[in-house]
Amino acid sequence: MKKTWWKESVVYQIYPRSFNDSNGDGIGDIPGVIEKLDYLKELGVDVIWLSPVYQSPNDDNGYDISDYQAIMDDFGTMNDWEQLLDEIHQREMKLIMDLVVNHSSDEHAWFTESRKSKDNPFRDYYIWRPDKEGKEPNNWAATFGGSAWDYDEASGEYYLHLFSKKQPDLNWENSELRHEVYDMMKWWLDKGIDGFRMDVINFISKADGLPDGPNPHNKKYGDGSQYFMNGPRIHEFLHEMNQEVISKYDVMTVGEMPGVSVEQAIEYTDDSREELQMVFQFEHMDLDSGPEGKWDLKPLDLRDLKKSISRWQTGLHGTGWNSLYMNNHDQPRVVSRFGNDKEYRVTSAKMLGTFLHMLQGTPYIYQGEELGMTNIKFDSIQDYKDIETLNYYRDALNDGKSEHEIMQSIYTKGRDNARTPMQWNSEKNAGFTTGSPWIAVNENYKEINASQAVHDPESIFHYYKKLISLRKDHKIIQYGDYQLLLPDHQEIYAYARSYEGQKLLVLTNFSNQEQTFTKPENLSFYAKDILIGNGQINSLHVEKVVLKPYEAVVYLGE
Ligand code: TEU
Ligand code: CA
Repeated sequence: MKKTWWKESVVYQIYPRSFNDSNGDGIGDIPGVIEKLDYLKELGVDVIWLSPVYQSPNDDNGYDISDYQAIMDDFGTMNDWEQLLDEIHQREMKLIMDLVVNHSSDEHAWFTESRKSKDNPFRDYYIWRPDKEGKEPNNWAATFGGSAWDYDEASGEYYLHLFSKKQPDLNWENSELRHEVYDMMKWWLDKGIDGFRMDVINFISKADGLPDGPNPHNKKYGDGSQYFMNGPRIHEFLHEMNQEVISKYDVMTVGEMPGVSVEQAIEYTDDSREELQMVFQFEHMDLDSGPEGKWDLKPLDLRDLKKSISRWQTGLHGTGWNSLYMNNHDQPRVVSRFGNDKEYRVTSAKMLGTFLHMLQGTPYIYQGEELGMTNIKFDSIQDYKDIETLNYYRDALNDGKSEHEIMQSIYTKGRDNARTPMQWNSEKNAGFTTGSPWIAVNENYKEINASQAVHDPESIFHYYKKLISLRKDHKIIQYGDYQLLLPDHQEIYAYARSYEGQKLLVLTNFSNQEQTFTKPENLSFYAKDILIGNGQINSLHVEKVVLKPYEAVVYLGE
């Protein structure tokens, strides 16, 4: 397998709206990011992924783009952005940008043209269909509620939007559209960026005829995902994009892909197929959801996590490449989700970081994860800002769910959990803004903030710093193989890795009780060193290891 810089890198995701506000308008911005680059350099990350900063009416916080080649006024100017790129490069870090081309904003010039009339030259840039017997062209539900189709009075047809109605899907069947996208990508790459994170990129090819999806519970709308996820021409489109654009630059690509399987991910990321380098898969993020989807709460069974992660680790080893994440701007905070954000916040955040960072793949850290930032619980729905959450609240009330049940789902799974302002210090608004923040700051900022963490050698921040530097110093973390231990244990996640005669043993306790690890007979392991741990373990004796609540320890041996 080829060794490359992006297999040896750690990525940090910035959600700019919530990162750092430089001018007191309550909204994070690009100059605000520049102010914090030294902080990121100290943490030791190699690559910054910047969530969308393009011009947008902000129906979905920038994931609805009205001009792909301009910077959103809230965030600054193109000059600010150029300075950002320059300052990142000066610090020997890299910048990858978000590419959102499954859909645009309905305020993009292409769409304003497209909706003008059926014979407009841009009509075919989007997916327009006549009604079916006076109703929507098919039964697909949109991710943010309601039908995936919206009726346009003026031209008398429906357009497809898999997300909100202000996010019309682009028509990738149209080759002119595809080439406009490629030109736009080249324009950014020629400015010197180091790659792209591609939003729902496995949705761009839709099945011929756009058939109705299954609707087993006879709800208002059906599930069309089998007709738009990993569709018939997806590999052709990604290969074309690779040949026309990506292959001409030394850059990294990561495709966000809900509903992708291990087998499909191998196809997307196998070098020789020349498509993408890695994907974000969702299996491990869906394990705590019931059959009704993300709002249908279900506790995590650790054995499910083991099964899933292990299939991905073994499946992609030597054939493709994994990305490693448990947090991003769409997910609740992992310390609140799979850890314990009360009495074991610091310990469990370190344990979760250890578990993830010792795996094979490229790790992604989401802003605030390195501080152990937690979920938010606003009393009133008025304080929530996310379109998905607000639509869910409205639709679920209409469906007769109780307010209490709805709020429990939102507290547990809502995307605003990840979007409260970054907690920089214990001053007003956590140092995020001098004005009034666009979304309220988590009240726990006096205790949980970057300034505290940077000054405390025992902090999660310093622990992450060490995890990052261990990956740099140990090829086994980057390239070793993976073996799951104790598959049936309900509280301990243990795995071993090996590489060129070296071995790594990773023990993590996912519970608030003491647990004893007993080394399985089929594992031969002689510990020589402890690389990192969040507790007191200092013995190299691994036959029996007593792990305190949420304890993690990593041994290097042979
Ligand atoms: O997300 C795509 C996606 O399918 C999910 O992550 C989804 O937004 C969420 O889980 C709903 O529960 C991407 C972006 O990351 C997200 O922020 C955007 O809203 C979405 O695409 C549309 O661009
Ligand atoms: Ca601002």
